[in-house]
Amino acid sequence: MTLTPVLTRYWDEPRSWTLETYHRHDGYRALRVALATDPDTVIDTVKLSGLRGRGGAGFPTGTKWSFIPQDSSGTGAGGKPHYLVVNADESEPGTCKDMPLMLATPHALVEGVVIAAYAIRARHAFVYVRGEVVPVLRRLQAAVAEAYDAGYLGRDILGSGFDLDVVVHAGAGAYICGEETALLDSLEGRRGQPRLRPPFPAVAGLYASPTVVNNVESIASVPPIVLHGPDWFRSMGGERSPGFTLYSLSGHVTRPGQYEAPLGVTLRELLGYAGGVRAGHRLKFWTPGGSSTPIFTEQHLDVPLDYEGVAGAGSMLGTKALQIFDDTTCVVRAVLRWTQFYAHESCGKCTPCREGTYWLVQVMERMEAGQGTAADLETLLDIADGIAGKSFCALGDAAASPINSSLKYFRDEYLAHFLHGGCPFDPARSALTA
Ligand code: L3W
Ligand code: SF4
Repeated sequence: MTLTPVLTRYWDEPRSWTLETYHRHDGYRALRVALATDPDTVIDTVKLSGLRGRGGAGFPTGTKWSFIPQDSSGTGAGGKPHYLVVNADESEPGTCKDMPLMLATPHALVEGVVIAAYAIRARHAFVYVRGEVVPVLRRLQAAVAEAYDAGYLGRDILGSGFDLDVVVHAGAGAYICGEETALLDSLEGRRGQPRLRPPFPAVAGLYASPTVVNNVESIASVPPIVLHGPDWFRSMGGERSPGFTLYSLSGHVTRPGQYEAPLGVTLRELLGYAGGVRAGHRLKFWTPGGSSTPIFTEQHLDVPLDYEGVAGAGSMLGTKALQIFDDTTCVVRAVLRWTQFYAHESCGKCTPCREGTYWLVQVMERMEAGQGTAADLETLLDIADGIAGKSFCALGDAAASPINSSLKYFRDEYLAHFLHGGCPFDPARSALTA
C-alpha cells in the first residue's frame, strides 16, 4: 500500500496556513461546488463516500448529518436552529493529528465547516479547541478572520444566500470535554460532564437544538470528497472503511509523525515509511488508537488498520494514534502512567469510574514499586471489570482497556515486578534488561 497525501499534501510548504496558499491548492473550490447544489445532495455525496468519523468511533458522517431534521428553513422541528460543532479538543494520549492539521492548513477545516453547515442547514458553527494549545487557537482564529474578509463566511456567502457565523472557542483543558456531550455542556458555559444519550446531539444537542458534532479530520476530509467525488474517495481503503486517513506514529520509531494512508494499511507497512523501530531495538507493544484502545504486540503487525480489521483482532481503531514502545519499555510503568491519567481526568459523575480509577492507581503503584502480590493481578482485573461497560461514558471503558490487554499479553512482566522487588527494567536491577 502506498501513502495517499491529500490532507497533508502541502503541509511542508512555506506559509501553508494562509488563504493565498490554500487558493493555490484548490482552496474553496469545493465550497463553490457545494453551494451550486442543494444541501441534500451534499449529504448524499458524503453518505456515498462512506466517510466514517475520525474522532475514534467511526460513525458514518453522512448518516449523522442526515439525522438533522431536513427542512429548508434552516430552523429544525419546533423552530429550533441547527448547529455544527467541531470537536477540536484533541486530548487522547498519543493523538496528535488534529492539532498539526489546524496548524498547517486551517482553511481545510474552515472550508469543511462551511460545506457541512450548509448541508445540515446550520447558520452557526463552533470549533471547540483544546485551550492549552494557544498557537493552534491563534492560527484558526486568523484563518476564520481571513475567510470572513474573503466572503467565505458571514452573510450571503459567495452570493448563494447562505449565511454562516463561526465561533472559535477555547476549552479549559479537561480530557472529558472531548466527549461530545460534555463538550456541549462546556460550550454552554457549564461544567463539562457527559449527558445521558439518547437523545443524541443530532436530536437535542447544543442548547437542546439539533446539532452535528464532528471531529476536525472528518470535517477537513469533506472538501476533497465534494471536489473529487465519492468514487474517488472509495478508490482508497476498503469497502466498509473507505478513504484515506491520518495515522500518527509516535514513541520509539525512527521518523515519528503523520502518515496519510488508506484505511486498512498495516503497522508493518507504516513502519516501512517511518524507518522502523529505532535502531538496535525490537517492537514490544503498541496502541492502534491512543491509550483508550487495547494494546497490541508484534503478533499484530499485519492487522489491517481499519474498523473491521482492528475489531477482529480484539481492539478498536480509535484515533489512529500508533504509540510504539520498544523492548526498553516497562509495560507496567506505561499502563500505570495511563491509569494515572484516567484517574486524574475522570469527571467524577459516576461511581464505577470515579472510584475504580482511583483504586486501579493504588494497586498499579504498588505493583510498579515491586510491593504487589500475585493476588493483586486478580484485583486489577476485578476492578477493571467493575468499570468497563458499567460506567456512564467511554472514559471508564478506556481506563479498563490497557489494564486488561497488558495483563493478557504481559502477565509475566507484572509477576516479575514483585518477584524482583521492583521494576526489572530499572537499570539498578538486572532481570529483563540483562
Ligand atoms: C444519532 C444514534 N447519533 C451514535 C453518534 C454519536 C457520536 C458518534 C459516535 O466515542 C470513541 C470512544 C473513545 N443517533 C447514534 C448517533 N451516534 N449513535 O455517533 O458515537 P459513539 O457512542 O459510538 O462514540 P463516541 O461517544 O463519539 C468515541 C474513542 O472514541 N477514542 C477517542 C478518544 C479521544 C479523542 C480525541 O482526543 N480526539 O477522540 C479512542 O479510542 O474512547 O470510545 O457523535 O452522537 N442512534
Ligand atoms: Fe465521568 Fe468517568 Fe463516569 Fe465518564 S465514566 S461520566 S468520565 S466518572
